[in-house]
Amino acid sequence: MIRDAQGFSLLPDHLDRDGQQAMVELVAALAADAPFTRYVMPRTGRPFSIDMTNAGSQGWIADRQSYRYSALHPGTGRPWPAIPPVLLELWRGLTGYPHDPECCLINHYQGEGAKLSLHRDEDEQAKDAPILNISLGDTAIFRLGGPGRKDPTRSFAVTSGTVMVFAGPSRMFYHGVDRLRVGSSRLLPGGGRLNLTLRRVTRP
Ligand code: MD3
Ligand code: FE
Repeated sequence: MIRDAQGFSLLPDHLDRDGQQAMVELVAALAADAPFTRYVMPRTGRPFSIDMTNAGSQGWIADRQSYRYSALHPGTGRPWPAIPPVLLELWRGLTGYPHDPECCLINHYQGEGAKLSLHRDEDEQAKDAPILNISLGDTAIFRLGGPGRKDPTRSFAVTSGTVMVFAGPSRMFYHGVDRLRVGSSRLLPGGGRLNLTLRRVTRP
């Protein structure tokens, strides 16, 4: 495992194959209640290249107006399903943060065009809380920069079962996903990659 001076930890193979499989099944159950949605970006109305859903009391959504958190699924009008206990246990064990996360954003990447442009997570009020991230399925080429948009970036492959924690200064670093190594994993029935991000949204 790697933990750098900026508060970034990289834990490859943190979840074994059974643990990964169990998490894929959890996501399938969540998505049956809260279907994956292809959001559009504010102002431009351009669609993302990935599908998203959430668990928790707060879900991250996007539409032509804004990026924001909502207590309700925009399609069903229902509250998001609860964050599964196994994810809360992972958060408590790895972050040491004294409050539970409120959002588990789930991103689904599929195919050659799936990516997430360089951005910062800044829609949360609790900017001092860590962010915990789980990768399942196809390997992603992940990009990590610094606090400024023009800071130098490094890219590295993130494999299925990897957990990353962004605490301290790294919490506000620019990051994104350049692309997938399509077909590198058979974990998901239809191929592709799932990424789960646990976040505290409101200030405790
Ligand atoms: C670094 N997700 O959902 S994961 C996101 O793989 C997001 O789906 C990507 O960026 C994905 O917002 C990247 C890693 C990640 C998540 C949050 C971070 C890295 C981060 C927050 C701060 C710094
Ligand atoms: Fe992000």
